[in-house]
Amino acid sequence: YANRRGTEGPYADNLDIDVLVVGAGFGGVFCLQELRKRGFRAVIYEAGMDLGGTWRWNRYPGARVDSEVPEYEYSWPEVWKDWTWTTNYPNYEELRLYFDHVDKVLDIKKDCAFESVVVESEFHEDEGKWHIKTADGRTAKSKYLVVAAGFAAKRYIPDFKGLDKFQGTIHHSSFWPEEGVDVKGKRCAVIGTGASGVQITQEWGPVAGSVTVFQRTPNFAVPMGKRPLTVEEQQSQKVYYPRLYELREKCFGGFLFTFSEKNTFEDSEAEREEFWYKLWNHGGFSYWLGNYKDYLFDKKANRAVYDFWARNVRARIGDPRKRDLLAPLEPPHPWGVKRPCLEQNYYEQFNRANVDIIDINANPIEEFTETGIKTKDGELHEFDVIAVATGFDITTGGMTHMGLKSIHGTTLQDEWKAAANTYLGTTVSGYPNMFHLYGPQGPTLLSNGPSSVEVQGRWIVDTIKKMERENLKYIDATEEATKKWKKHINELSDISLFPTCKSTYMGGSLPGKAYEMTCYAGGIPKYAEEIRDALPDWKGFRTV
Ligand code: N01
Repeated sequence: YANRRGTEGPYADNLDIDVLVVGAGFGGVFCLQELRKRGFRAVIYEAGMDLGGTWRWNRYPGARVDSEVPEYEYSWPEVWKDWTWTTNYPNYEELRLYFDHVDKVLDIKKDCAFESVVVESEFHEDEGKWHIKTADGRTAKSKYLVVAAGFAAKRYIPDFKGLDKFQGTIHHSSFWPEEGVDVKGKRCAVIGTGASGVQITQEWGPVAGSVTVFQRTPNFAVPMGKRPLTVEEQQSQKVYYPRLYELREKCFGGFLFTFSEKNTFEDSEAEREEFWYKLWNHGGFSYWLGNYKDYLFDKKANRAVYDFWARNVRARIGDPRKRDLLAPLEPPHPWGVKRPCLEQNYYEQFNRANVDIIDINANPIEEFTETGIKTKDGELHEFDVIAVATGFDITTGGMTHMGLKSIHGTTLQDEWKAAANTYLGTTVSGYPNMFHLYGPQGPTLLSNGPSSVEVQGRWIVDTIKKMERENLKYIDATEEATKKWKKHINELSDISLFPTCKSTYMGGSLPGKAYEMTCYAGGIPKYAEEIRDALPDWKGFRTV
């Protein structure tokens, strides 16, 4: 793209536009299109080479979405009317094709500058504009800045001793080589058992010479329920799509199901079993966000949900040692307060002679050597290929690494070292006319991505439109409103079991990151109401 520099259009030097959007994933593309519809001149800066956001970076073996389609797609009729999927849980390759289709229908790329990494961004109060700089030295000015960098923009690689000594092949899950890695007959390791680690293990078990999973915490994975979809089946359902996209915003997580109206022990034991098997057999996140309404708040109810899960999973694992590590009788933390992965045959992998698991709580990783990983017991485990599936600087990493400077001269990176502070999960005090979505203090990881993005994206576009109507130079969230929002975020989570466990919801794995709720835990419908409520009178904003 370098040769497009200095030309007209999104790659131009000294770009001067209404809105600069950072990130070309689900959020950025949604905002761009909705802004264009309202007559704004908007451009996307994207660090990668194409549309698709997380689905361009996360191309590790087996990468597949854990929200079902058509929930996991845009509600735009012009896009869904001519698009069908091959399965209800598409992999990253099919999701990339989907973005190609979105581009074909909406001509998104004509307003995108790829390989454009934002390194400086500062709002000039006098002028009422953001000044933005990219890594290759281009500059842009825009009245509004929309940060759609996603919750997983900054990968996290633990500081393992001797990591750079390893002579074999090693990659982080979110930076897997485009051409893949041939593991046939090779000795492989997977570090981490989040969604990425689980999916890699499933993919490698049948083909690799050996797979060793380094587990710190078991993943309470539930059956995905993946199945093929026919074109006819999907076309016949399309008449319901408009209703369905309305409905998903009325459900807690932006899926097409929500929590039961009952508490766990309102049902008899037999009724509970029947209900749980129904969720289990349906698959997907229904056992998580469609379960009894009290189980994420009440320890006894949660234990019953865990015991059902453990009973079903333990029955699938032959080796007693592996069984106790993957699905222990005593849960290490409440069920569902860490995001469960959707699995297809994860547990069966451990019935293969070539797949093993190491409990790194009991036997931690000491160091990497030229040939493998040495554990505390002194054993050297030799590998040809290692997948580092240790996650991200979750939720805030994208925003804190784009050189954002406040009107008070501070940087977001410094300000958020101790803790993230936003107003409504869409704005940050001291950063006027900046909006973010699918990031900190919104529904984000507790929701279906496209649902969150559409609720927040529409709000952002309506806010900008209202500002223009009222001839405002800028709006800035007040510190008082920010404090109240934080209190609200914590109150929503403190009544639940979420704070009892270090998880991506509570800041993730990155050492030193604040142990605090990163998402809005009140559900999408309530969230949408609350952010809308701020608009009529600019509640919580200073307007200039
Ligand atoms: O990362 P994670 P991810 N030594 O942070 C372990 C979503 N996603 O890439 O649990 C050893 O979840 C850590 O252990 P512990 C996904 O939903 C979705 O898998 O902290 N291990 C954990 O097991 C999630 O929200 C999809 O004890 C270390 C793992 O690494 C987000 O993206 C696919 C360690 C990290 O798990 C990130 O998921 C992929 C260390 N020093 C991801 N540090 C789908 O749509 C951390 N770990 C299917």
